[in-house]
Amino acid sequence: MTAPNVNTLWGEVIIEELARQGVGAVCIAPGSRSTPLVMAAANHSDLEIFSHLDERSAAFFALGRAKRTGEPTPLICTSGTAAANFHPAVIEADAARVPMLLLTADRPPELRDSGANQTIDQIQLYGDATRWYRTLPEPEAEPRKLRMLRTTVARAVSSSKRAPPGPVHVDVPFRKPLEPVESDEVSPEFERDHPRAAGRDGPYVRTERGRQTLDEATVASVATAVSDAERGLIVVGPQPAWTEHRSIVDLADATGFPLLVDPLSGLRFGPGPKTAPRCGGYDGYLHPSVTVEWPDPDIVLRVGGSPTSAVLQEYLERVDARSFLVDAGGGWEEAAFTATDLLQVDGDWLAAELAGRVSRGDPAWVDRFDQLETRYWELLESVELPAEGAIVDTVLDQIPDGGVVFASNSMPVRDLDRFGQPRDKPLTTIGNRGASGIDGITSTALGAGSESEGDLVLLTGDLAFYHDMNGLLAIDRCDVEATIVLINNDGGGIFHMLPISEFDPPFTEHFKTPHGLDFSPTGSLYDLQYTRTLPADFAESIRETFEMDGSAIIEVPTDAEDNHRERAELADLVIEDCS
Ligand SMILES: Cc1ncc(C[n+]2csc(CCOP(=O)(O)OP(=O)(O)O)c2C)c(N)n1
Repeated sequence: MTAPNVNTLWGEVIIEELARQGVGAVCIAPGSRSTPLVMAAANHSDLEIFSHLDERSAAFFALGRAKRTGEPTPLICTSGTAAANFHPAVIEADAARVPMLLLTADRPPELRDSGANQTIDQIQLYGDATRWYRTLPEPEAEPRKLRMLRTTVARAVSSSKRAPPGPVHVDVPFRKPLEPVESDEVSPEFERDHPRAAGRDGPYVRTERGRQTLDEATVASVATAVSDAERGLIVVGPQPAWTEHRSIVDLADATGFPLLVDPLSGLRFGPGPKTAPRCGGYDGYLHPSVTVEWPDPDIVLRVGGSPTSAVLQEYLERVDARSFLVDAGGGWEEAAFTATDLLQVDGDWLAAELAGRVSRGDPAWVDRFDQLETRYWELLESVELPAEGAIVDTVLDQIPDGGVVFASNSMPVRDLDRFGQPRDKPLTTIGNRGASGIDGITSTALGAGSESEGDLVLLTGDLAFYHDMNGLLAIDRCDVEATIVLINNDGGGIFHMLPISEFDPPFTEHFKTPHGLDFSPTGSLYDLQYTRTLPADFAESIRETFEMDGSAIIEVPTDAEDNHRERAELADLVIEDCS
């Protein structure tokens, strides 16, 4: 642990301790103030570096990696608005509960509010979106300070993974010189004289964290409530891709209760329950005119975030049931405010505990869902799907096992919900549903792809694609392979679903915002294969893409208004058929 100056020493200790905490990669964007951190990262043999030009894309890329793995990929940037550009991804990481660690280089404290160049107030820049925040003191070769530094790094990594996981911000001031120029600031005997400050073989501080459990009496009382229920539902909303959930399937099998799985729950695709219906068509059949004569469920067990389907959310709001929110993070993610119980416990652990002690519910209730679910998907097979829905269906059919489907906001994720039939095929689905932004979609998807073995398909609309065209550079710089399906309906198709579409003007100009952009130059700009294909030829195009190496953009022009009308007609057909 000898270093030419204190800044170099400081940067090396931070980076070394990150690696000892198990961090395997960092995302970096260029700048001067962060030099000691970047130098240390670049010189560390165990760290993979993902180098980005644009901080906003970098942060979403790191977010995507963590959405896949549950481990933070620390972000390093210079001072000023560079740090502010991390903010949208920080908000998504907070809302979606994804580990993120931000190391923002800063000017020394006396330059704050002084008019000094590239100096902004970075203190708690991300407000209460962070799980933990620290401003580091100025670098110094002082044993206690270095033990503090290692402990802070350990705490930062650990805090990003606590329940619920989320962003951690460490602001790191440096005074010039920032480069590894020689000085007498660090004595050559420093490590010999202060071995503990030089760190330990492994992590300086290890964090051990157990699963959130409940005491026996509480588990028994929940088991009684479940067993006493004739009619139950298990509703699984969006969950991070790393979430354990096999026992939830076992609980569905034990109770027979229909398992309603959001397309981002991790349970829509891959092995499902054997003796309980796995339902994905509820957005069609849980309409009030279908359910009007139904008895209410007695109990609803809810795991994960708010479901993507408004129809499902409205159904859960309508029924009078004992409604358990199961959430290890202790959040209150239920905007209809109908929950009766919050269980702050790991959902998979609770499901495993319950599965062995509950009895099966009313078979007529189970049959109702079983039959509707079958009917829904049979109906969809018998009609011509709206083009945008057919694209989703085709991707799910064609993507090889083990693939990753990233669904953008707004229509792609909704179409994945409506047209993504549950199946045993193992697939990972990811979206940005924490704050549902359309910024950073491409970067998040590519970040997820950088941690995935299987094929990556991004389903994106044109406005979301436009927002993050910078992110495409990561395909080359970060060596990620992706198939980007650009559903180009020339503006925000989602707005056709809203009553504002009846008010034109200003609907077209200020809501739908058609742009008429020709995106094909992104192919040559980023050296990607670019194909424009009609919906009817999409299946052929994507098949060819899966057969070749490298990344591709497949643009499919669609008509938002037609698609909206066809979705509405199909919804009416489902209601008529299922009532
Ligand atoms: C950063 C951000 N700005 C604005 C919005 C509001 N918004 C939600 S969906 C949407 C349009 C999305 O259009 P597109 O990506 O083409 O997808 P489509 O609706 O056609 O499926 C907009 C502007 C948002 N969610 N995030």
